[in-house]
This record gives sequence, structure tokens and C-alpha cells, in this order.
Amino acid sequence: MNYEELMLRAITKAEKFKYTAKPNPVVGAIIINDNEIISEGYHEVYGKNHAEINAIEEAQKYLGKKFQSFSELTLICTLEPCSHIGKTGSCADFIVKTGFKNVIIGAIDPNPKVAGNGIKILEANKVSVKSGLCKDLIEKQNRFFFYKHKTNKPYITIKIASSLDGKSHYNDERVFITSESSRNDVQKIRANYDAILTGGNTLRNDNPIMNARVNFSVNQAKKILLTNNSYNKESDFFKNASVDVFKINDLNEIIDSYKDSDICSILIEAGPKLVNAFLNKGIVDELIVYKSTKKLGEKGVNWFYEDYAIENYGFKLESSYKIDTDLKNTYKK
Ligand code: AOF
Ligand code: ZN
Repeated sequence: MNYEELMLRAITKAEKFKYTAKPNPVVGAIIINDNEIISEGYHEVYGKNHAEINAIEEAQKYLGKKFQSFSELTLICTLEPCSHIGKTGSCADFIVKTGFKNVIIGAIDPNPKVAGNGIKILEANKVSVKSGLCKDLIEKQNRFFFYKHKTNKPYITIKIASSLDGKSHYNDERVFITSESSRNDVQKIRANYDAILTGGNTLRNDNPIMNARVNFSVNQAKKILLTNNSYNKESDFFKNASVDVFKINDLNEIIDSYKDSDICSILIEAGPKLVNAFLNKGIVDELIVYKSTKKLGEKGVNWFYEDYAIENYGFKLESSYKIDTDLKNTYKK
């Protein structure tokens, strides 16, 4: 059978679990004999079975029917089987114990707990391993996960809504700047991220919930609150959520504290002060600006105080398109 076609099938089908597997990567595994697919498995839900385990458990139903021993079969998996005992057991050990002799791997797991150790376990137990098939595609598919482990920091995106004249809000009154369609688009963006960060001012002024209100299943993001002042623990932000509260001012220290956690991406939704403070630190990777046709005028609070501020922070426009009457601009470094 064609390994590349099968790898592409595993990648495509794994994508379906993008929102429920996060902050873990999406992973697919396919078990074949010479002429047919015996079973498939996916990492469907964070904290639950890894892809290989689901595929092996499914294949066990056909033992003695479609095949006599696992040594006759080949396992194709998009990510290197894990070597660590995490929320579930080690996939590499389980593959050896099951009796496989042939494993085809897409990308090497960049998680330092694994990082080649899965392959070592397989090879030490006389399993033939080939890796690197469709590697680039898999790294792109799990871009936050690979970014985190390559750079030792989560991928950070700031999302703002701006009036045509570059304002954020009025000090004394709450206004919606962007259209309903843009606000629905934000819900989908939130669904992609592992954590959502805001500041005390936004919490006190807007009482936001900041979860992803979408019509599909999502492992909701962790919430992060940065504040030096008192806040209402009963506010909507805290409902059904795991919230980390920081009273420290060093933004690098806050982001650094996620180095060894599962969090691979953070979406910042905050006001101009905190947004500019993050941009000044140079630790932001992406900036999404929803720009409306509405003007707030003199009374409005500026997002930035200089012309070309976004460019001066080192960002380049990556994409720009209309959502209803708004413009969605995405900038990257
Ligand atoms: C695999 N197969 O399907 C996935 C893997 O917390 P745990 O125990 O679920 O482990 C999560 C880590 O395992 C994750 O960071 C990544 O290194 C690896 N993911 N490995 O063998 C899978 N999802
Ligand atoms: Zn595993």
C-alpha cells in the first residue's frame, strides 16, 4: 500500500479533532497489512487515549480473522509514538508489547519528554522505523505545538477591534465597534487557542466571559488574568473556567511560567495599555486587527500613539480581507 497516501489520510482525519485534542497535537494512526487498512485511531480528546492506542484496540478485534499476529502489520502514525507515561501510558512501549515490527512515522515529537526517545524504544526492541514522511505538513498542522517546543515559549497572538480612526473605546460608555460577523469570527479564533489572557481593566469594564461560543465541541481555553487591583471573583470570566491570576508586572516572567506547561498558544484580548506593553516586550508573534468603518472621534481612546505603530513594532501585513463591513488584518513578525 502507498504509505504517503495513508499518511495524508491520517493527517486529514486527525484534523477533525483539532478543537478537542488541544493543547495536545492532533495525531492519527493507521494499521495496515499488505493489501488493506485494518484499523485507524485518532487522539480525539485531550487527556484521553493517544491515536496509536485507539488504532491498536480497534485492530485487536480482527486478530485471528484478518491477520494472525501484529508482526505481520505496519503501523503508520503522524507523530512519533510517545515514550513517557503521561495522562496515558507510553505508546512506544505498547507498540513493542503488541508485537509490531514495522512503524512509519511522520514528524518527530518535539516535546522534550519524547524527542526521539519513542523511536529509541522501538528500535531497541527490533522494530524497523522510518520517519519524516509528510513531516512539514504535520508540523504546519500542529504549528503552535511545534513552535512552543522549538522556542520554549507559547505562540502569542493579540486580537484587537479598532475604529476607522484607530480608537479602542470610550472611557465612559461601552460601544461595539465591529460587526456581529466579526465578533462571531473572534469566537472561532478563541476556539483555536490554549489560553486567553486579559487585564483587570477589561475585566472590570466589560465583564467578558471570553470563552469560545461556537457550535462545535471545544476544550475551552485556560484563562489568564493580569491585575494589580481587586476584582470580582463572581464575574462571568471565572464561571466554569480554570483561571490563573497574576499580580506581577513582569510580562516575560508571566509568559515564561508557561514554558513547562501544556499551553502552546495564548490569545491576548485586552485594552491599549496592556496590548502596547506586550508589543513593547517583543514577545508577540501575531496581531489580528478587526477594523470597522465607524469613527469614535475625539472622545475615543487611541490604540496606538504614533503612525505606523504596528509596523514599528516589527509586524508585516500577512493577510487582509473583508468581514461584512469590517476589515480583518493579520500581521506577523
Ligand atoms: C502519541 N500519540 O496521539 C499524541 C501524542 O498528557 P499526555 O499523556 O496525553 O501526553 C501528551 C503528549 O504526548 C503531547 O505533548 C505530545 O508530546 C504527545 N502526544 N503522542 O504518541 C498521540 N497525542
Ligand atoms: Zn502516546
